[in-house]
Amino acid sequence: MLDRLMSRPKVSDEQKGRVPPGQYVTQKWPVLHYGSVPAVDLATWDFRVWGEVEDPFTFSWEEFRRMPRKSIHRDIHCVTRWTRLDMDFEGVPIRHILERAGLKPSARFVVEHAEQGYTTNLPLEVLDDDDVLLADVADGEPLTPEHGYPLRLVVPQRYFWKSAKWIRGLQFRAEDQLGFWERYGYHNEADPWQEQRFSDE
Ligand SMILES: Nc1nc2c(c(=O)[nH]1)N[C@H]1C(S)=C(S)[C@@H](COP(=O)(O)O)O[C@H]1N2
Ligand SMILES: [Mo]
Repeated sequence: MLDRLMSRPKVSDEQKGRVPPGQYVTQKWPVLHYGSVPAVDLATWDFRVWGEVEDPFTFSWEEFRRMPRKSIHRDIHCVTRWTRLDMDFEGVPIRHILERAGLKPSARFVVEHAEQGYTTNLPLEVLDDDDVLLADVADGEPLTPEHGYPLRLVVPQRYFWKSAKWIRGLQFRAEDQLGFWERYGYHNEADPWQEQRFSDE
């Protein structure tokens, strides 16, 4: 009884090795963000790619839906300690965007820009991975408004705050620039396997 009250959901043997240190497995997909859920009109929605690239461009929702697509099956990890196993995401591989933009040699970092001023930053080598997607579908369904409709980035190898919901652009930079949570002391690298939660740890 006491044991049941005090323990967090159990980590099974099968899950060991998939659940990073300090995380517990959640069955439901939590909703977590700062601020409110933005209202989005697909007719006026656009996505901008700019900064240290040869060919800056902007695409509409219609254009996005015609881009090459891909699915991934991955686990996601939030710094608030929940991990959700076996997520399916579908969308456009980030490498398609990188190829079209043509990165300049000076491009070494990226800032994700989302609705209402949310930002988060990554080194280019973390973004440039074959499991990084601009996802519009999760677990077989279009993203719900609270999970980022119409589009979010998914960067499975970092804590999930690095995966911006309601994303509207990518800015490539020569120098790093801290994002929203990073400025509040969250770790700049955010690798869940190294428990890079806060920058003073
Ligand atoms: N635009 C935006 N994206 C965001 C956030 C946010 O506050 N605003 N929060 C991040 C955090 S801390 C987490 S854990 C995940 C949560 O995604 P979910 O609500 O789909 O689980 O979104 C990330 N992306
Ligand atoms: Mo988070």
